[in-house]
Amino acid sequence: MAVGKRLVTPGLRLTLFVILTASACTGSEADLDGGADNPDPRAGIVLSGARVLAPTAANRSSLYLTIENGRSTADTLQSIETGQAEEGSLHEMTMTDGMMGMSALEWIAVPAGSSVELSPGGLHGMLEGLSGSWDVGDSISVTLGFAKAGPLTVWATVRDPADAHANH
Ligand SMILES: [Cu+2]
Repeated sequence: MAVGKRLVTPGLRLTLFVILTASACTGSEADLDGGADNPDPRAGIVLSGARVLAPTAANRSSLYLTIENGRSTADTLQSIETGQAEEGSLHEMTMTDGMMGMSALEWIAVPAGSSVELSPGGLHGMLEGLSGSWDVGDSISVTLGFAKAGPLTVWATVRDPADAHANH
């Protein structure tokens, strides 16, 4: 799926949104056999355990997953996007003077032969301006843009925020 490209024109954005919405319907089937994973060996990057939180009052969601780099070279995660959000960005939870906050990151490094966890309280993807169905149990198609592996798309299951810590 060519959904990883930066969207430049409003027209393009609209077209891609329609495609993603259509494929979101098949996502729930894929989820039945446990498949939010992307074990594409050609990429050398394996994405697993992808989940997003049910929207907050501010119409935002966080994306969590595990990124495994089986390659002998480092890669970097540079972007996240979905047809079901206007904006996607990379964030990190930070503690400043005892206050929990978030800071935006330009990229997240994924060293060779290791894995990086995007998890509650740490690194995460931030999705804002949500649209479409974000009910608990739905699957959202999210595309992660890597510097070397390119765009990789995963299905992220919508989770109740109260379950996010337990579920993986
Ligand atoms: Cu955030």
